Amino acid sequence: MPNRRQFLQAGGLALAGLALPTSLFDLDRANAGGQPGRSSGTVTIRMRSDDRGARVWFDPVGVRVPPGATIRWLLDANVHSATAYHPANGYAPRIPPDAPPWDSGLMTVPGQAFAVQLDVPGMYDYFCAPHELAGMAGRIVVAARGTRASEVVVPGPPPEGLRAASAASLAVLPDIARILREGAVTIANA
Ligand SMILES: [Cu+2]
Repeated sequence: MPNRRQFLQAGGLALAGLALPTSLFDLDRANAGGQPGRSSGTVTIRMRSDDRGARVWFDPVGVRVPPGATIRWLLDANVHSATAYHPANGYAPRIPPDAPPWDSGLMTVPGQAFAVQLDVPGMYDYFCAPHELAGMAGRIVVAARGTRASEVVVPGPPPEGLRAASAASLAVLPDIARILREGAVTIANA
């Protein structure tokens, strides 16, 4: 679980910097020369809302990163969280069995950020606690470049007694094959 220090560090970086997210190409290149499991760059996912707060979404909604990459959620507006589907957070697991779950808690200040490093390959689905029923969810595929969809570890059926992801949230999650093909998938801001 992320601790408060990690949270504050991530927030501090967001307030201090205007750094652009590293491209997937750069992440792969950095990862190729590094040790497996070591940090190899950061991808930013924005937590967005329209002007009236009627639509809420993660941008990009689907992304592939190499093992060891850091995901950083950045609050644009409204109140959001980045929370892994996991029993620790009240849901059936939708992350790899060996991967630690995370929960940012409610983020309320524009520019605030929260980060986790993802070392275990596989599929990670997460949601926004206030907007799970509104379909605010996202998918991260941790996989080296060239990985096939059939090689990505996906969770089994939800254990009995644990809450499943809402239909609205499941509906926005892009196919693993599409995420692997396109690198990042964005919900059209219509
Ligand atoms: Cu939200």
